[in-house]
Amino acid sequence: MKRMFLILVTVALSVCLFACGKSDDKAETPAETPKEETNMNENEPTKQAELTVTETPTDTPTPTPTEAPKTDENGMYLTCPTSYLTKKEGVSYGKFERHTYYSYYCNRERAYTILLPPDYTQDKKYPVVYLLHGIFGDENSFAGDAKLPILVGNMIAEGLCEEFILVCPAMYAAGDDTAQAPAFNAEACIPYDRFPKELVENLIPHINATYSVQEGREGTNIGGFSMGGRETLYTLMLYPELFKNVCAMAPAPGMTPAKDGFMEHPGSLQEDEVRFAEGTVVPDTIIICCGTRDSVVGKFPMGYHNLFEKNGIRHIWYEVPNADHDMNTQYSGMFNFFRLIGK
Ligand code: FER
Repeated sequence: MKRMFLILVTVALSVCLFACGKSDDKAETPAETPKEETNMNENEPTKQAELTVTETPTDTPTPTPTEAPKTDENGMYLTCPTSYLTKKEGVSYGKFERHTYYSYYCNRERAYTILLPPDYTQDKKYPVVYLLHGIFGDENSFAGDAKLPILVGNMIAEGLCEEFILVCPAMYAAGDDTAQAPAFNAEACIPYDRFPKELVENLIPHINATYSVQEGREGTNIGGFSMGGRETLYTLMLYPELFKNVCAMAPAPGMTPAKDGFMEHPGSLQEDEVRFAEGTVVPDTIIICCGTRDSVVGKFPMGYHNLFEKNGIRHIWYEVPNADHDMNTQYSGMFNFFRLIGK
């Protein structure tokens, strides 16, 4: 009888324990999948992130872990925040003007467009940004973009950069005796490669003499898109000491030997020449960027990045997520570039 009683008690206890265990299992099952558990154990950074989240006070909303970071490790905004491309009440925006200068290099009058700060005054000295257009473009390429004065105006108004003068040249520096026009062949590219010298010898002196400019390296910046990006890099290689900041957006191939679907490029420089002699004064910041799915220049911008890295040229490289050869790349590049002006 005593033994029977003991058996009954043991059976009752086992049933109870089994039932409790089962109900615990049931409560946990929906919360986690084995797959997640495995990943977390294998992945240290995920574990770190989990730790940070648990430390957050319970009354603070938990951050969304999937939210994309606004900037990369170099502080580059991968995309231009859209609010900067929209007009805001109380902010004044400049207007592009078109003017000409005499180019001794080309023996003819040449045009540029210029965006002065809305409150431009001779009492201040402004830094200048030279912005170079893409192939087949001219001085109107950037001036035709209504959002550009909005971006610049908003950035200045919010104190992201100093007031600056934006100059958009016509890059095709052909002489007066040529009927040459841009095309995808080596000869038709030569006038583009003549531009850096013309810029330094003719346009920059004209801008300095005509506007209230902070002259010299501290106030001189250059950037460009595609063919303008390529000539930006070529200008950098020829005159590194003249520029404070440089930004090549989706730079086209051809500064160094290359071959793509458009043409074969002999190279304005050989890869070995893309380096600075020791002691050269170089820009504070050099940015190279490109869209992750650029259908025109493809991976050539990344090629410049790799070459710069190999040859010891300090620079920042980043990719614009999902951008093609388009305005997303340009606004992203310009936003990061303009943020450097006057800083
Ligand atoms: C080339 C690929 C792209 C090239 C120029 C470009 C002259 C320029 C594209 C642009 O400016 O949008 O091979 O060779």
